[in-house]
Amino acid sequence: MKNKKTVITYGTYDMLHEGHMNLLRRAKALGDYLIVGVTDENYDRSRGKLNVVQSTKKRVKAIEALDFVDKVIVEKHKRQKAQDMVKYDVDIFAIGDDWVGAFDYLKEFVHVEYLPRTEGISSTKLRRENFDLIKMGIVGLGRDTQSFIDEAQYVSNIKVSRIYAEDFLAVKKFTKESPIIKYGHDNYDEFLDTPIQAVYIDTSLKKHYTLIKKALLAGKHVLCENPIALDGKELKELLSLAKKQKVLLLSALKTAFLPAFNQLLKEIKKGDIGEIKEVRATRTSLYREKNYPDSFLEQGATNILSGYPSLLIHKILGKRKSITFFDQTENGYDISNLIISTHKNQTVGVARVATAAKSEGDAVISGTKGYVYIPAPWWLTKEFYFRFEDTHKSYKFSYEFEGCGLRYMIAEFASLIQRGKRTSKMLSPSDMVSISRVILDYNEFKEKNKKSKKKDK
Ligand code: C2G
Repeated sequence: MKNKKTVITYGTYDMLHEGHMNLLRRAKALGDYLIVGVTDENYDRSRGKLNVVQSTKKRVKAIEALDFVDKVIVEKHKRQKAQDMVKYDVDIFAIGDDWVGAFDYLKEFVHVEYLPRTEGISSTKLRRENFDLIKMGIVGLGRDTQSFIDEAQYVSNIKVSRIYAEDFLAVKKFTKESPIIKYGHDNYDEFLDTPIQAVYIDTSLKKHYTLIKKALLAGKHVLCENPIALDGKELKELLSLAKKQKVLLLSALKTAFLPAFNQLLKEIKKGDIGEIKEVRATRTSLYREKNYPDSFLEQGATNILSGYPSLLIHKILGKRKSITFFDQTENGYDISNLIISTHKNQTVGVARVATAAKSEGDAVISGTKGYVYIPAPWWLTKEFYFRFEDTHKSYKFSYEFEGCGLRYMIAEFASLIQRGKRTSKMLSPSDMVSISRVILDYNEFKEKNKKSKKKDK
């Protein structure tokens, strides 16, 4: 017979408060040894908790400091609870009664106890009291404007309140019809002069530089569609201006912020597939069939799409040593590009983008012991497979994914501003520079080709 009763409980414990403390004390009183599972950021985001302010490290430290807690573990995925019950030989699982019924499936392993919650206090309330709502304005009136506004509704610390676009009539029509955005501007300086703290820029790529620069100079945090700038000097200038102004400048590459994508990067680091040799990713989209105007396509497939495969390749293989382009053009702009890069230890990146050729949008990361397969659309990462020569060893990860994926990016943007952070680990300034460099190099390569063709004539 065991003489010590083990109790386990789980939670986020953001801004640890009296409600959490009461629950933990009640849980401890049920037995002798209390284990607390603190959820990590990825898991929280994947279960729809987007507004957590404190980092996992900070939250773990706060729980570790409680003298009646005996052990702290980190909870990383949905299936972990059942595994922990066996692993730690748990007798009682305890959780607040806001979860009644949700964990009855654990009764197979342990006694499940739903404890009374403390009324009148919550992390949401504390966040509201301690942090100001971030007022945000939208720059540009495009196809995705509405999705951004819709997705921002899931991020409680942000309020999108204004819009700017050059077309006065379009802005007027939009604000008249929108139940959320009531203020419209066709004058950028006036728009920047309002109490917004941050802007989201979604305009044609050529306009990014000027719009970002003005916003940064006005002291606004900027989230801008990728690529931020089409010229290397401009990109560096904008990043150092953001640093000088002490504001955040982030590229809106939504894949970088998805919970499953970040988990994938963590899992790969564990080394199960051995030494990585090659990363291959494809992203194609037939925009013409989706009725995008020619002016959009004329920006070129590399400019529009290469950010996604470059992100995966850069995050896994790091800085590149050389790059080669195999492009196909139409009326002077690229409709497809096969981009091959070399990185340290002879590793290779293969990025395939196209706007006039359709292909399977998957990704493969090959290693000496196995590979990871991310099915299409890999850039909206939901699941991925670790596969080996011995197929019995293969395993799969799958994550919840809500909406179109933008909410995870908006949540990171808001949370960085609130934490006073000016760079993101998920997409650092050096990540952004490396990803953009592919575009810049391609534009240079195209110019050189043009010149040598002229010479030949
Ligand atoms: N709690 C409470 N009283 C409050 C607020 C929270 O008793 N006023 C309890 C919750 O019921 C939960 C614990 O404190 O048992 C942690 O709450 P959260 O940090 O909100 O975490 P939660 O999302 O409930 O974690 O695996 C994670 C768990 O399944 C749930």
